[in-house]
Amino acid sequence: MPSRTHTSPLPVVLCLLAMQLFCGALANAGALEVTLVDKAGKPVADAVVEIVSPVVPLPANVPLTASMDQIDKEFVNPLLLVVVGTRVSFPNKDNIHHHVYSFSEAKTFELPLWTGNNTKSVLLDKPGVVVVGCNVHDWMQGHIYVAATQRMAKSDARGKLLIPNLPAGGYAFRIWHARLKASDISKLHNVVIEDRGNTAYPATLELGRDRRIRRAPSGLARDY
Ligand SMILES: [Cu+2]
Repeated sequence: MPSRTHTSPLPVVLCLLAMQLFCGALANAGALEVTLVDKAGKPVADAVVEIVSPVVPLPANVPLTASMDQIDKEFVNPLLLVVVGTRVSFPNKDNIHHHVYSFSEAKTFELPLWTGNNTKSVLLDKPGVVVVGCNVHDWMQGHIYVAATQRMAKSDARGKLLIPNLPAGGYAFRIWHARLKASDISKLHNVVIEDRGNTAYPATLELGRDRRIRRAPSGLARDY
């Protein structure tokens, strides 16, 4: 009869080793915490931070999908963050016609969308910002930020964002916002991430005027 004491200790050793590596990795990882305000000191929401150096390649052949829904003649999530290679669909959840398009360098497309016609998608295969509009409803505007890396995040209503799991060391990142000048968007920000906790990076953004087309008050707008 085989005795339990003869069982190879190898799995146990491997298991302990894996635990040690796991804990070690966590102990040496920090996070970048960015806080963004405008010139008046107000929090800036919907800004994107993407770490551009050091570069971490995206995993290959992972099917990525996302969606930008339309409800009540608006894009529900008007700032969508995806990585290169993501297929984005544009489900029309209104019972009217939308005609979603983009003329952006990162992607040019046109999608006539009727209710229930929600299967069409667009492959975003280049990094950059895709500005999305609707031919029927002028005020509808969305942005899809197509990142080259998974190390990115967008700021919340408090102007804060967090990029976790960064090994300690030096990093360079960019800040994007729809109302930020091109020269500010291309600016590189440098930070040294501590080996634990959050490394704070406060920044003030000089935002241009909000040029979005206002939606007509209900009752005045023609209903398409
Ligand atoms: Cu529309």
